[in-house]
Amino acid sequence: MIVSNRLPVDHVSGEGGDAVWRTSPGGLVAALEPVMRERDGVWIGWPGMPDVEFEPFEADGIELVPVQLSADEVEDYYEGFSNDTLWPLYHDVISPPSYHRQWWEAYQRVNRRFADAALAVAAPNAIVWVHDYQLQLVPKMLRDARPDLIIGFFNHIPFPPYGIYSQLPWRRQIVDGLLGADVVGFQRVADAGNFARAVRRLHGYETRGNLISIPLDEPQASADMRHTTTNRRGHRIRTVLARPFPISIDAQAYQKLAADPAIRARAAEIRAELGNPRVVMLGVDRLDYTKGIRHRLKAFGELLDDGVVSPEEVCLVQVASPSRERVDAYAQLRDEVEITVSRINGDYGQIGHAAIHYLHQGYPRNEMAALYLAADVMLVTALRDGMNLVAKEYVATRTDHDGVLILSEFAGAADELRQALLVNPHDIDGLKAAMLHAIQMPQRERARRMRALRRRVLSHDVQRWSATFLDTLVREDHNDPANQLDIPKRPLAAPGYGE
Ligand code: GDG
Repeated sequence: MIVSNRLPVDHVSGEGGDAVWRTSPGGLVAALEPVMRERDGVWIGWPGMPDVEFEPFEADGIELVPVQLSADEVEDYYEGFSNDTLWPLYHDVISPPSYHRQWWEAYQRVNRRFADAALAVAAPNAIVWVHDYQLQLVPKMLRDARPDLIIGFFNHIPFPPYGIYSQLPWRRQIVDGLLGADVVGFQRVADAGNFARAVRRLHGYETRGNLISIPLDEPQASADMRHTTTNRRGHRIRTVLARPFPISIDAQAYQKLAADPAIRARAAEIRAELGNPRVVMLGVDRLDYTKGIRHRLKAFGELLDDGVVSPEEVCLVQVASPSRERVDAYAQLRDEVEITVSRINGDYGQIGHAAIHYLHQGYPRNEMAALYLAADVMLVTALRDGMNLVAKEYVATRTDHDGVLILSEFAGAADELRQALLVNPHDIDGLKAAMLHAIQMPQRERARRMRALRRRVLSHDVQRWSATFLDTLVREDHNDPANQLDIPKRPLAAPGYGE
């Protein structure tokens, strides 16, 4: 059973005007669809519309159970606590988090509703996999009601250092919620470490490597619960495994898109429409303050100011897909980005030729693949990002072994994609140097780097990610050596540009 905030479907109008459900083509669905079919899986989540009640239904062979949210709950639990408290807090307080007790009430209430929906359909010993920061209380709610369940949790966004996390007025309840799981998965080694530290600071529980030991009181100790054992001091304990499982993409699907003649033709057409500049740089992000869009615009603007690149030679395409528009910080970011783009275009654009092509729109996946193919340089300059799938999608699409990835060391993907040009996006001079390096990079170096990046992404796709998570979750012994990590060892800091 999967429990996530959103069901993996969109309500679209079908033939004859009737509304039908279509599964959204994200990587998570692609990875889980076969397992869900094989195992009689159920997916529990919100269908994306407030105040509408839907009966359970099936889409593309997956059984879906909708959870209803009122308009007030969407405001308080989703836009409020999830996206204006937890999101900024977990992304290093790039934007100040708001703490409102009314939002927290709604968060608890809605988490309870998701847990109840799961409990209503969970078979004995069912495997339940809960996703993301919107539902951190659900693992404990499930465990308290049903100790027989096998419970996994995966956090798609970072888990912050304790000094930041400790701001949260409800820091203990959230940690306790997560500790209800048998396995708590994170994107990076650092996230799992931050979580273990929060557990130590708040509870004093012992942690060793990836394992957290929770002392059990008497009634629990006698229950037949998984992962319980007696420690060296003779106390009954339950262990929770907290470790990284870096998420990935459906790499084969992107390779297929890259091979499609229509998409290749579209890529050539995009370059022609841009006036066939020597270098096309691309950014693709939800319009979110974590993505470092302003930093990359500043660096590009300064390169134009300095006269080291000319707008005829190099152009920047920035897709900023609309996101969370009802949250103030997002509306403000949009204004800032749009002012900066207009200034740069005002200063350097020509009739029929802009320096920056800014697109505040969502695009179909085929168009995204064509953009990836058309781009000589991909800019991923996040200030903090759990993983960043765009970086991996770009790499998987480049079956021609060309293209340069500029990647922030603050994105989870930097742990794996070591042959990218790694940058600290706060260091504008460093970012400019990396852009110049990418613009001037010889073809042999581009190919060498891209081959290495592709090896990693193709061998570690989302299918492998979900299989690894589920294998770990059902494994009886938390100390099994198979729980070893598969993440490259890396130096402490990337060699910085201009350092
Ligand atoms: C969260 C974490 C973590 C974007 N615009 C369009 C579009 N997209 C697609 C991209 C990519 C996805 O959305 C975005 O994924 P990211 O990983 O880049 O970022 P978040 O949305 O913040 O995702 C993140 C992820 O969860 C998974 O765990 O990696 O760190 O923040 O797939 O291609 N797709 C289409 N049109 C668009 O306009 N079709």
